[in-house]
Amino acid sequence: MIEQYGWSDAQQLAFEPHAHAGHLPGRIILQQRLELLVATDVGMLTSRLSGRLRHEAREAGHPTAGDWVALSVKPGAGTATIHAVLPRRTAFVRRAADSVQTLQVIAANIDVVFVVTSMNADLNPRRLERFLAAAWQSGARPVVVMTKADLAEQPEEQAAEIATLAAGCPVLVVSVRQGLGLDSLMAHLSPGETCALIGSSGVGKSTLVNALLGEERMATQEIREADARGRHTGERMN
Ligand SMILES: Nc1nc2c(ncn2[C@@H]2O[C@H](COP(=O)(O)OP(=O)(O)O)[C@@H](O)[C@H]2O)c(=O)[nH]1
Ligand SMILES: [Mg+2]
Repeated sequence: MIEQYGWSDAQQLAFEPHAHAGHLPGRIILQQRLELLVATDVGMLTSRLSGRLRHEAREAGHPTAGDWVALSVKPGAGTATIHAVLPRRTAFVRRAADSVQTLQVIAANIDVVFVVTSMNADLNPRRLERFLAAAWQSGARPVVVMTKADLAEQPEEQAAEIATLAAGCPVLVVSVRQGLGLDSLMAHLSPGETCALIGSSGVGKSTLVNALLGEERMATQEIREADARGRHTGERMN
């Protein structure tokens, strides 16, 4: 089961000492206050940090979505305990909302970051560059995705313009409404890889995720066409 979440031989190797300690590997899927939802071979486990890890986290930072962890499960106990976090391959950070200094890791071990912009919005090159810089810094491969091609007069020309800002990273043109470009997006992901989507609210991230998964997993929003902005749905990485 955890192979589905990207478990590989490299992770297996890094996990060996934890396996000797009798711990179980898992990947953090969701973070809710003190509890973390972890995908494991025995299913999704609601988990908490061990006392030692909680102490370490004050300096080293809190484990986050995408982290591989070592867990123990006590029969009958409601929650599993996380004892260790495996070294991260990539880390997506942002400044904590309440501090200029604290950096917060908001996603770990992401392979591909889709930087999503919409063809009907006024494109702000500086904002795109900021998103791209954050994506590069994370260590993941950035791919620019231009959504809502159905609303553009000349999507390919718009994409060519963006490509000049995007410093050699691929620029894809998609329209979920027309079912256009979704294959080219998938072509940037290999089995076992993890992607994240970033971009302003209303550009079509949730719609894209639902189209890729083939199910309505994410709530999408009605857009005010006049100013091409959506309402905030409070989803991560908006
Ligand atoms: N015309 C058009 N509208 C789209 C497309 N993809 C998404 N939208 C619309 O854009 C709005 C915002 O989408 P949403 O996925 O909620 O954006 P998010 O805030 O980035 O998650 C919704 O009303 C979607 O129906 C598309 O390919 N074409
Ligand atoms: Mg959304």
